[in-house]
Amino acid sequence: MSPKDTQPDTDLIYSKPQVKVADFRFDAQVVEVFPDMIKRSVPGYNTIIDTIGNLAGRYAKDDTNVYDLGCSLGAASLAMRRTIEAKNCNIIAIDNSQEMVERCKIHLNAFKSDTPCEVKHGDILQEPMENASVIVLNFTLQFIAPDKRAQLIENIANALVPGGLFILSEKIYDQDPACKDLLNELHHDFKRANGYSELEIAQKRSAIENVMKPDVLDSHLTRLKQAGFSHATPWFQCFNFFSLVAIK
Ligand code: GEK
Repeated sequence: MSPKDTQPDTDLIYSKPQVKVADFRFDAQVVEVFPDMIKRSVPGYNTIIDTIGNLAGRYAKDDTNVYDLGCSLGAASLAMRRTIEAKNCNIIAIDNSQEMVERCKIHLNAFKSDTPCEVKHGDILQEPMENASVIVLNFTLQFIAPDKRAQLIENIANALVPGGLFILSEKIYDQDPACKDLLNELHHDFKRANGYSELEIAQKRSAIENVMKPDVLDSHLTRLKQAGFSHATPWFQCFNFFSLVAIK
């Protein structure tokens, strides 16, 4: 048994050869290993979560809502709860995976806070949003059907109060084929350095390619402008992963 096998939360989902690799789903098996999977797969994930906390502390306003859309296990909500000092401010965390929502509730209930957090099982394309000072979409838009993305960003812009903050993090790809290949290679090196084998990298890629459709950075910026955001800037990029802030 390798040391890896003794840790139940280590992501080993694609470590054995699979005859047919099924499309990736946020199911019970993924929930078990999710914190390990996302940290070993997304460069800068911890920095992004910490910065979401910092930004929420700055932008959350009294008597408003804060949304965490596609919350998974609630890492962003937990970070925001630690920093928000605004009074009568509610965090609403939404995910359409029942398994994620159940585990997220356990994570959030483990910590006391003056900022309440409601965890909802729902589709972010359907859930109403209003009176928001901060909205977080951390690596979730890439799982939304491309033809529904503009409407979602418009709903987010409409839900924000003036001066409200939107934080968007995504995997992107570069329009230039040589740059695209280079960024992909650097990302694969990052995964190798974090202990993923060639087999795991290849099987995960084929599991995710029908489910996750990245955009180019310019599409994100254009969509934000069209939705009415007057200020937007990327604040983080590592390889083909980035995060931006947009202010209404
Ligand atoms: C984090 N934000 O740790 N409605 C609601 N949830 C959805 C939808 C939808 N239509 N589509 C996908 N999801 C998290 C990480 S993970 C990113 C986000 C990743 C949910 C899905 O169930 C999953 O939990 C999440 O979006 C994407 O800061 O794993 O790469």
